[in-house]
Amino acid sequence: MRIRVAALAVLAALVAQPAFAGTSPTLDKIKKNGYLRCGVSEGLPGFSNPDAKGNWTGLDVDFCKALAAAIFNDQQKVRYTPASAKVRFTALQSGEYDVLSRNTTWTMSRDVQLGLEFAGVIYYDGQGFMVPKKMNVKSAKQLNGANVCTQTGTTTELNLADYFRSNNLKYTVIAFEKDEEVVAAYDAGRCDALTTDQSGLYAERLQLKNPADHIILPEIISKEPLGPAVNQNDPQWADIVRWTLFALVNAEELGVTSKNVDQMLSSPNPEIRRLLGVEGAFGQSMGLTNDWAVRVIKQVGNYGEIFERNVGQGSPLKIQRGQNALWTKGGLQYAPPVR
Ligand SMILES: N[C@@H](CCC(=O)N[C@@H](CS)C(=O)NCC(=O)O)C(=O)O
Repeated sequence: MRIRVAALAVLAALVAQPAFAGTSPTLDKIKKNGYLRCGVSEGLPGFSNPDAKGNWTGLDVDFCKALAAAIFNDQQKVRYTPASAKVRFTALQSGEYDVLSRNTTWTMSRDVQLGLEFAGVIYYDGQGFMVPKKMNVKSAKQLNGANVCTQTGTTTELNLADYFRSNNLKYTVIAFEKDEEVVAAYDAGRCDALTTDQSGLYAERLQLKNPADHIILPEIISKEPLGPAVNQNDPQWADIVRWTLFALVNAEELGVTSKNVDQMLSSPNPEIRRLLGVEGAFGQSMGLTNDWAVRVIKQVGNYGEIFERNVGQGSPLKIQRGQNALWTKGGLQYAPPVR
């Protein structure tokens, strides 16, 4: 009997205490530097955009801030490195930043051939087209013979070729490295249509002289699951990035917000208690503190708060949650449990 009790106690301890805390060279370096180095886009309203004083805002920027809050308990401890679509992966591979948080589509070749690790999907997107209203076009299928503007180094260019070829349509691509060049060329009438991720179209439309003169066509021609990426050589760092993203989504699902997180610390709900580090040692097992998610949620908010503030109803973009609603509300946002 006594032996059985002892064996049970050992088993219980093993189940309750995830003792493994590996080491992460990236986390060590970030702590030594005193800031996180985040690769972001060069300027896309709602996602990552600097103001005149060099303060960055956006959904992708908030994810960098969430990581800084998790690590330093200070969302300000981030250095932003703007990267064009073309150079973003080589810059990550050569260690110019610790994480790439830049409307980047998770594709097989990027994941497998470039040696990257995608943490998850922060925004489910798909590629669309914008045209001037005066063109009187209602569908992308009417774009035969069009000049189409886009950015180099993107999935956009490849999908465009697939779509026009498979629909037997002719087109001429006009591609630029910089987003501002794409927008300027389209605004100047050099191209009949502009194509990119639909979220990007909403952002770019705001940058045109007369946004109301342009419409976004109904076709979505691809899957663009956008997410943060890291190098594949540091699994513990990838875990930190992945579980920070999951913490944001889990917090929304559990009703934990930047406003109520302190009260939630005394919630009896075991899922909330584990997320907030009241029970278990989940943060420590990644090399952080057990209240890492509290820091994140308090400073940056949960996924829904981040979405609405940057690209949703609290922003000029006014994008609907759509596929980015929680799975419990008919969307695709779903995070594995803290367990
Ligand atoms: N999701 C696509 C496209 C990403 C992309 O770079 N899109 C452009 C057009 S929306 C952009 O973000 N430009 C902003 C910039 O270059 O700063 C990819 O990963 O290839």
